[in-house]
Amino acid sequence: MTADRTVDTAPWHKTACILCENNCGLLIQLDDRRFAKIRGDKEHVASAGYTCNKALRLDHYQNGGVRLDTPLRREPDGTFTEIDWDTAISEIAKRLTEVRNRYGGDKIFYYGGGGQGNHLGGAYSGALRRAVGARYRSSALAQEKTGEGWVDAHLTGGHTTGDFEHAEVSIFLGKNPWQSHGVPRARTVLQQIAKDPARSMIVLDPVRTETADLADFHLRVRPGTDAWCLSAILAVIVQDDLVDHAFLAEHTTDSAAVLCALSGIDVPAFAEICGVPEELVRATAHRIGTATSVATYEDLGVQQSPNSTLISYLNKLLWLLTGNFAKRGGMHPHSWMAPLAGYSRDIKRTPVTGAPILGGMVPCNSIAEEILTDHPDRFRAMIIESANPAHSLADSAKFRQALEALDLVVVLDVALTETARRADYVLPAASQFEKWEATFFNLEFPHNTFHLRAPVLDPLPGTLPEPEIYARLLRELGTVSGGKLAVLRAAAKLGRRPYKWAFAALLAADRSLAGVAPYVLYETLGPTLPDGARSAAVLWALSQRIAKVYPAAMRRAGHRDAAALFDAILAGRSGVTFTIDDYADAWDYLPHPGKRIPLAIPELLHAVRELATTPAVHTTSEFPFILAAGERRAFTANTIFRDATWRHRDPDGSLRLNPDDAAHLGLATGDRARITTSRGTAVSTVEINDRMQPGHAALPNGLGLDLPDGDGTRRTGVAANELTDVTWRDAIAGTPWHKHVPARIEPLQDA
Ligand SMILES: Nc1nc2c(c(=O)[nH]1)N[C@H]1C(S)=C(S)[C@@H](COP(=O)(O)OP(=O)(O)OC[C@H]3O[C@@H](n4cnc5c(=O)[nH]c(N)nc54)[C@H](O)[C@@H]3O)O[C@H]1N2
Ligand SMILES: Nc1nc2c(c(=O)[nH]1)N[C@H]1C(S)=C(S)[C@@H](COP(=O)(O)OP(=O)(O)OC[C@H]3O[C@@H](n4cnc5c(=O)[nH]c(N)nc54)[C@H](O)[C@@H]3O)O[C@H]1N2
Ligand code: SF4
Ligand SMILES: [Mo]
Repeated sequence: MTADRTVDTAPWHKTACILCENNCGLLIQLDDRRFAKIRGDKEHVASAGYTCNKALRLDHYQNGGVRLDTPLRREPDGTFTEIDWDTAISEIAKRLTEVRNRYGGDKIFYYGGGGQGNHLGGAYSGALRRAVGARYRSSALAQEKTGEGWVDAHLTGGHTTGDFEHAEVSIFLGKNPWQSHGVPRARTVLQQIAKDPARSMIVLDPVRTETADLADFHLRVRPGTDAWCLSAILAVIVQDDLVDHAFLAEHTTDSAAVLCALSGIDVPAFAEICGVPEELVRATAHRIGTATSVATYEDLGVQQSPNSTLISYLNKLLWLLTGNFAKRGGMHPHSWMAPLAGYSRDIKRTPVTGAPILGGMVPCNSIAEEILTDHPDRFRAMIIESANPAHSLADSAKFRQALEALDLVVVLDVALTETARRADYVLPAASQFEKWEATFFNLEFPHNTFHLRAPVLDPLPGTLPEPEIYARLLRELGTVSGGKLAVLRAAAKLGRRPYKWAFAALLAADRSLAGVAPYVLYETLGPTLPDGARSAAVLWALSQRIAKVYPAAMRRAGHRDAAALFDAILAGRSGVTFTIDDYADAWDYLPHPGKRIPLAIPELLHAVRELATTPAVHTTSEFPFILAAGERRAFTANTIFRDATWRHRDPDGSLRLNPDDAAHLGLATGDRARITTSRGTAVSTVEINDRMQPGHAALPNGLGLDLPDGDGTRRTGVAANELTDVTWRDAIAGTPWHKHVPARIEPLQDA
């Protein structure tokens, strides 16, 4: 018998998974600082106990990699010196000020602001941007979702989400939810659909994925030809009159132009181009056109392939022409805790190359081009938080060159990443289990949830949560006078109601404070919050916003007012439902006059008409394969794990090849092959896989990290973006074609 507190009697800490946008609720039992046991949290408002295989490996994030535990400054000889926080903050504030004074604050570029599990820090970054006059920013959204967002801005005015739990027909377009999730409790939901004879699943994917295995209709398109496939399906819907004319008449405008463009499409010719049997195209169209409800999810397979913005439009026409909006099992706009991006039809332009800024984001593929020039308006400094762009952006070599060309690079991260290694200053963040955290991936309808996670552990000594890092920089910059902060601090001590009045009065008197409001909240309300939840201060303002914008939906979720909602968020260790929408609310979320959806997007209708003569093949004799550079698999998780041992299977992340291609090249599973593209070359282990179609090869995403090994580093697997090209991108949104990289594959004779 022992009196020691063993793991079995240790408490379970409530938190959430940080590996994908679903952020499933977790319970973690600690053994000192190690995650001894992890299981799903059955009380969690969104996931109800569900997790996938990856969550159970999270100790490899918390304890597997090499953590930063002191700020670093890069010296002229390229080495890093450890410095203390005060030195780091004062030097960075001084150098940001120098850049602003010399070139203008708009030359300070901000990248990131949150990964799959951490957005709370980013909520404070806007205050720093405002303080230094930064205007341009970007994040990974601008290499996947900005084209879709622009289409949404035209049609429904904002993001829509699919009700896959109830949809009669579920469509996954370049999306493999079995591996990548995105749909809450994805594997359970997919299996339920597959088991129910009354419901159907339609999958468009060149690969026979695990999701496609469960589908009733697998449209195995040739890579990069979804625009033809979707146009053909839509043409059948129009030509066979499966259109919901009553919905179009009552709820939309300009439908005639859309129906006209689609009615002229040559279905057999388009089916031929996309490689899907015409009968399957027709059967799919009839299944969609006769269903009581249809929900769709488009993701990277089409968003990172040719014609991506056009495809987003065609996808949305599928459910709009058939009237599957704002009803059970259909597509819905939803409430937000805080929108992830802006939605605007207007396209602003970057200062140097005139690249399109959609949703407030500079296209990722244009960032290096904006910097690597002698144009006077080029960016001079970059602040990077919770992102690893030197690994995740197209053409890593070019991005590294761009980082070297800047006067100042500041990186906030938990680890010395490929990006951090090129920074002038690296600031060590507390991990996502060592601080108050949350994400704004609150995209559900009708029950929308938010989860403020409490820390599971104290911060590793030497690290700080991002809100504190931003606050220290803002204090150093003297952004808000001590007097103003003192007034609010005094009000906060009296209670949240007096605080609310004082805050409103101060903002009314000094509008300039609005831009730095998160910082002001952090400094004044923050210290009064329970259990050190200072970083939650910004959620007080977001609760006020919810109460103002969605009062009825908030009350349906059981919150009397903003104050009650904020209390529920602070107390809700398994998350809270912050709104319950009803179907009629969907129409209120439409920003357009008359609450009608304008269906015609002239540029994209033009693109539909041009499709018959648009090139559908991008291979050449030099590059005869199409490489999907960055597939989601059972053991990939962006670059969140910096410990290769978390991967149980396929440790090197193999290049997947069709058996016929492998035979032709003389390759067997386990052999090594050289992959060459217009931008680079890499060597990979090969896996023969009959899920791939001939001519199509795939590499996993997130591999090829340079991990510490003795005195140097060692790379496992291929860093996909050593092979990608920044010019290979969508004409409208500037988003990359990572899933469609022409490549050559050659066997490599091992010594
Ligand atoms: N396991 C795991 N899950 C993740 C992540 C992870 O790293 N690992 N990352 C998360 C992130 S950041 C994101 S954005 C999501 C992405 O989630 P997904 O978009 O589902 O992920 P991918 O595997 O990149 O691409 C989806 C599918 O597109 C297919 N595809 C390739 N080319 C084409 C094409 O031309 N047409 C069509 N129709 N399909 C094509 C691929 O075969 C693949 O099955 O996953 C999230 N979830
Ligand atoms: N070729 C190719 N490129 C791709 C893709 C692809 O499919 N193919 N996918 C793209 C997509 S969809 C995405 S979303 C991006 C993802 O790429 P990025 O947006 O660059 O993000 P992650 O790889 O998720 O890296 C997150 C970073 O956050 C750090 N981090 C973890 N926890 C914390 C914390 O608490 N605080 C701070 N400050 N940092 C932390 C990690 O160490 C890591 O450096 O990659 C894109 N790039
Ligand atoms: S589905 Fe996503 S959030 Fe849930 S356990 Fe898996 S990786 Fe984590
Ligand atoms: Mo992503």
